[in-house]
Amino acid sequence: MIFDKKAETMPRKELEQVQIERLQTTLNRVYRNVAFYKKSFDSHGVNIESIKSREDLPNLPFTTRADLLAAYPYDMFAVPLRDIVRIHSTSGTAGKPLVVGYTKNDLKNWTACTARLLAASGITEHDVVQIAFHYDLFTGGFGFHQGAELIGASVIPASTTLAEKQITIMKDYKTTALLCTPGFALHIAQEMDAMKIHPEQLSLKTGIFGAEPWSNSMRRQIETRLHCTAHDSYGLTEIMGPGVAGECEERAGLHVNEDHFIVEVVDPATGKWVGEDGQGELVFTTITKEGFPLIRYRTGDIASLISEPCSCGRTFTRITRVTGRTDDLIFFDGQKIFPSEIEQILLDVEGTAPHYQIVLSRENGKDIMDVRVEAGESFEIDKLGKLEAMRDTLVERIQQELEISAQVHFVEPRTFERATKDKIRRVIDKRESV
Ligand code: DLL
Repeated sequence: MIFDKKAETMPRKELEQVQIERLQTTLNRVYRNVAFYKKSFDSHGVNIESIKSREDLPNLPFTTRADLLAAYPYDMFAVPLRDIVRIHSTSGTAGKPLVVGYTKNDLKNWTACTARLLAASGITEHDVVQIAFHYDLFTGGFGFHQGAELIGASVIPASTTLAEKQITIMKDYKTTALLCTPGFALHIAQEMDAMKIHPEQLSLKTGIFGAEPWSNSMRRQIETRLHCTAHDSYGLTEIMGPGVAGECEERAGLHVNEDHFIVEVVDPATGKWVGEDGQGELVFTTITKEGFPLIRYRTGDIASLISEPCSCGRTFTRITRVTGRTDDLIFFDGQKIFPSEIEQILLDVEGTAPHYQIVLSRENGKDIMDVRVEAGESFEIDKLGKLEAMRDTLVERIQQELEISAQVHFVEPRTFERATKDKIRRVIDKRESV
């Protein structure tokens, strides 16, 4: 079902006109209201009046994650705080999180964007939608919740409560659509086996999964084990949260909500356009946001555009699945962590050396993280009791600060080659490749 036929099937020429008008409004807004953009445009000699078509976009400088971190917490907001009605942020308490704000209009648009993606997956007012994304500072829970209510579905805000409870809810409340990370979906499937619940005892038809990379083989596994049709959904806090792009019933690429975002794909090394349908880093410009507009934001996500029109009738361009990152972001148990955040904790705990390796594996559908860390040179490795205390401290701090359960093992000093720091393979991922 096409939720907003007028917008989603708009002829491309008309859409481009809408995009450029909204882009001009956004450029004016950020130039006037965000000191970062005034400085950035001025120092790059950008005259915003000269941006008259999509082809002029490369004349605008990029915005990076580092720029947003430097603006912590509110310096990128384009409206006063009294006009902000919602605040979300990325995870990452060891480093500073990225903080974003939404005005009333932003919330309205966000709701419409997620409603479109839900409808594109076949969800209607007849569905019972169980949302098993976190409901907190993370955008997943609230973002989809609003859209599902707008559609008129019966929404269950299950959040990320235990798999066992999710299954009981699914069974008893007759859930027809499940929304969560693909990793959690597999974990639920695993738990169903343990509880001896057959997928036929459930009423599930549709699944929308996202917030982390997953493969087609994972899709097949989820579909077989949960008896549902699985759709991919993409988004990021900085740009909006979920609702940026998602698969339609064709499941052949994710339609970008192009009347709200302009998408480009650039070579991560040069920043230049990769050419039609070439692979590279996704770059988004928001064109309707009031609270937290971003110009040419480098996402770090690797994908390509699919310019060929989709047979579903939507005119919005598609992106392929996200196949990787330009940085070392780790997707773990529904959380996102940079190795540097683990390193920061190691640096803080006396007796450990910042030489470590993170080994990721998966057992019974559950992600496992083993942090192998060298004891400091001066540390007497034979003092077993002390090592154990140190290990407990690390496990606890990782749990508290990064909200993940990790195992910690000490290894002899100098275990990891350290001729140059960068040569150590920090992360070894033994999980199914995506
Ligand atoms: O993950 C928003 C979201 C919630 C999307 C629910 C979809 C469903 P962040 O926590 O800021 O926001 O993480 C954004 O996650 O830059 C990608 O690297 C990754 N990501 C998100 N969706 C997908 C996907 C939410 N479908 C970061 N496939 C992004 C691959 C994804 N990676």
